[in-house]
Amino acid sequence: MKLNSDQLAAYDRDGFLVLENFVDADACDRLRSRAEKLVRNFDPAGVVSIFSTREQTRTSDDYFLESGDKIRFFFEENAFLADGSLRQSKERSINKIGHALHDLDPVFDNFSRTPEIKQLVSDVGINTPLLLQSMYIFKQPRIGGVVTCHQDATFLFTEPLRMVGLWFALEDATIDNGCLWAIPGGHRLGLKSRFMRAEGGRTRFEVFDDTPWPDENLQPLEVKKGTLIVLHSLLPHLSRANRSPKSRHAYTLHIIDAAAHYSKDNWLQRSAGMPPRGF
Ligand SMILES: O=C(O)CCC(=O)C(=O)O
Repeated sequence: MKLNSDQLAAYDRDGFLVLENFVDADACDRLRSRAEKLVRNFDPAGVVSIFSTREQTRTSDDYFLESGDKIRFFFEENAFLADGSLRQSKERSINKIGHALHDLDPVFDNFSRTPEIKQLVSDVGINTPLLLQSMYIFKQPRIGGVVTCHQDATFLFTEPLRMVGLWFALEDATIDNGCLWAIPGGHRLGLKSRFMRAEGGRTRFEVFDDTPWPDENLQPLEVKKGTLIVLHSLLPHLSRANRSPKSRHAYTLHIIDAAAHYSKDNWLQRSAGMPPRGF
């Protein structure tokens, strides 16, 4: 179904759009079972890459930088005890899986390449879509980490800016278990920074505007399982820690337009043999 003019006007005005019941419960459960199976089969030995948007140390982490065309597993920041061992089971310690699930796993491929998503992406003006990045985000009970306020274009920059983020709630997301928060209209504030590859296999932030976000305007996006939140590439959004006993699983897809130039210094790069594909 095409977005109607009210929905398109809301997306233009707010920089996000909440679409309830976009995917059915069975599709959510299939994705969840698949992610859980991937984690069961994952051997964490040797992988100590702790994911956190606050942690600059990840910037030199090859495991992260090479994950653009792979299926890789990233731990919650609080997953480890002081001696480096896991505080709780592997299944309860993973922060997310990224970043090419949609190209490498058949269940994720099926979830990501549907006529409904294709139509939606076209409705928001991406005419030659390429599915660039996917993430399965666990937001684990009690230790689910903060994702600080950011714009997705900081991480996946194109010229001109032509990208959309899709955030699928695979479980009910509430203030308690760490739902998304967004600044309505904040997509008109301009791009504040870029996260880029730098010399020596490192990364850096280039800051264009260091004024603080107008946090007082943050709005919680509490949504039911099966809801899709469409995010403009410049929309400031975040999620807070999950200290509740409930998880908050979500799946995200970031889709760019082949007509825009994808920067070679973006952190996420595909190898020549695996360019991003459309629907
Ligand atoms: O799911 C979350 O907690 C945050 C996800 C997010 O901000 C993103 O994918 O850009």
